[in-house]
Amino acid sequence: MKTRSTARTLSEKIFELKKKRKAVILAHNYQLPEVQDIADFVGDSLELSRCAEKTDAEVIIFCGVLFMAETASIICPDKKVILPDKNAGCPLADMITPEDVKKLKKKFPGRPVVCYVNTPASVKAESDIACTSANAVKVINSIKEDEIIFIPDRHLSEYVQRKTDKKIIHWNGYCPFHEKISTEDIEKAKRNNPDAKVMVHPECRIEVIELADAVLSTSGMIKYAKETNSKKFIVGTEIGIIHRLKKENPEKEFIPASELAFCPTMKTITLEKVLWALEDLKPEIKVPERIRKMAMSSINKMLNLV
Ligand code: CIZ
Repeated sequence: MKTRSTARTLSEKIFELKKKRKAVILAHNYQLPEVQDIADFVGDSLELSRCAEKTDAEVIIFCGVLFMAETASIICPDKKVILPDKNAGCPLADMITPEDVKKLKKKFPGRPVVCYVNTPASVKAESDIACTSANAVKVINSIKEDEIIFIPDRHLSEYVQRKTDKKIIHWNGYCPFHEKISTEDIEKAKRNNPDAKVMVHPECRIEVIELADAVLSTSGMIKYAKETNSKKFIVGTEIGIIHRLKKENPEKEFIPASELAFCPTMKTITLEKVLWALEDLKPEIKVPERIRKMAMSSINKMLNLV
């Protein structure tokens, strides 16, 4: 078992080596608390990639999952992007392939493809424009065509469908951990905490979304918790975010909607792996240049809108 002093030693070694390597450590909002605590920046995938772009660091230690490190590599091709555990994948991102997108385009010609950021670089490369959960509605409404293919999250696309007059062609992907949050979980949490605000992620089932006071991305939740007067929040997303919410709002209470909303691949990154990544500068995530340029075009179209 790791003791407090071991954890301190590891952090010290990480700080020392980080300086030597001219590295920056980025951690997603769903990472383990101790990983978030040693990071230079904590945020959602796009915020982190934009941080990576702005820093002078030569090396980016990306504590997140593969598609996030790929996004950093797409946006910052001149920097070395290291994902401390190569097996940290995203089950939702893996529910669609570039071949699937090619088939969809053949089946529905002339319909632009909007891809959620939770997709492999090769899928972004086949798409017309990317989006995050924070800007999906804005991205969809910016498109001139009336029918749009939206990949890969069926819940996010169902949510967006309710917010737009465009007709959305859905793909049947889903996040297995957001799907674990049920209406019964929310109803029970509300019964036990009638004074709490309910915030949920749009990767949740639509019937869960219908019970929420606010439907938000992780960055949206961080902002909402800070700016809303309520002292209590029921949180319908991956439970890793609770650490940051509590840290930034010590006077407020955050109740996970379900303890089952736990992403095991997000949690494979440990302090030991961060240290090894700094020592070996491996495993590096590098998107091949042809794919990178095509994927960058979908990301740039989104960035020009927001
Ligand atoms: O873009 C991200 O980081 C994801 C996957 C979720 C969110 O809402 O921040």
